[in-house]
Amino acid sequence: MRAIFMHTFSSEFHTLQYIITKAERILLMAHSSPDADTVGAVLALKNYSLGMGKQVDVACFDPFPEFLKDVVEGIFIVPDRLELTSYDAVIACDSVERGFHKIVGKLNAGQVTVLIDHHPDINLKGDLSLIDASYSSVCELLYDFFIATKTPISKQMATCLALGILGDTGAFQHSNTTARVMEVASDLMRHGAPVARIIESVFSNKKLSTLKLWGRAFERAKINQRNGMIVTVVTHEDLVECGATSDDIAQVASILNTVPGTKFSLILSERGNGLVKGSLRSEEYKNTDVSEIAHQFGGGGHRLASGFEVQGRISETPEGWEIIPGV
Ligand SMILES: [Mn+2]
Repeated sequence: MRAIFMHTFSSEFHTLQYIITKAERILLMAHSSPDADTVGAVLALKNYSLGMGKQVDVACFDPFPEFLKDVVEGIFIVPDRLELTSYDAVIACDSVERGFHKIVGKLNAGQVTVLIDHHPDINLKGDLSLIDASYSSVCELLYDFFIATKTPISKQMATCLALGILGDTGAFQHSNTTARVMEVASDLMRHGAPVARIIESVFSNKKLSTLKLWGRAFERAKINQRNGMIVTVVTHEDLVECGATSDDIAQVASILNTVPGTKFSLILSERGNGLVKGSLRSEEYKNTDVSEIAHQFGGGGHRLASGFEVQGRISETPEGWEIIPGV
């Protein structure tokens, strides 16, 4: 039973509730290149804080993801346009090292910072940190927060939490889909979360631009026989020519991983400004720890899903692709 080994966070949950109760102005922060989990988490906490009469803003260095607009509504504000020191509490949700580190130095000592995450390897410290890698998602962790604080879960909050759980479990297909995840999802459905509609919007509803981009990525895929890696690349021109966005890249690594005989997948994508992003995925039965590879490139993540970012450009070789480091 995982429950025995998990943090119970009961005192941290009450501290978080206390921080939100005492704060007048709250800033919630979503990670850069926002995914369903960070979006669901900040919106669920926004809902909760608004219900307590707080003034709440949501900050992110990237815009609100198009592909989630059918499911939830939200406004993300670029941190540079906010008076960061005007908030009593700043709460970062999910992959807190992607974005939050850029604003933390601009805050005053009197402002309370909270980190809520389920990624290992987090080096940032908040005044309060709720970090536990045994959770499937930050949204699953927040569900426990709402239960522990006896918060009524509205249909809107249930939708936000289900969105994050479905996003990070790949609609219950990844190995982080524990029995507990299914119990939480079941309770969220009872509270009105439209699970089938979320799955359709997030996973099944593919735009032509997405399919064109995937076509290019799959066309180029190569298997490295030495290490069982299946790798492909998406260039900046691909995104432009297909009319696709970086949101459309996310699932490619997971789909490549379904190819028999492979140990893990890697998708390299150019993100402009000479930045190359690598997304690594594996499956439980493949017995491969992709976070070790991500670490070699200064990245991090989970055993089965990791990533890294490096400055450079992508170059083709007979065995796959290579990143030529550069500035
Ligand atoms: Mn997450």
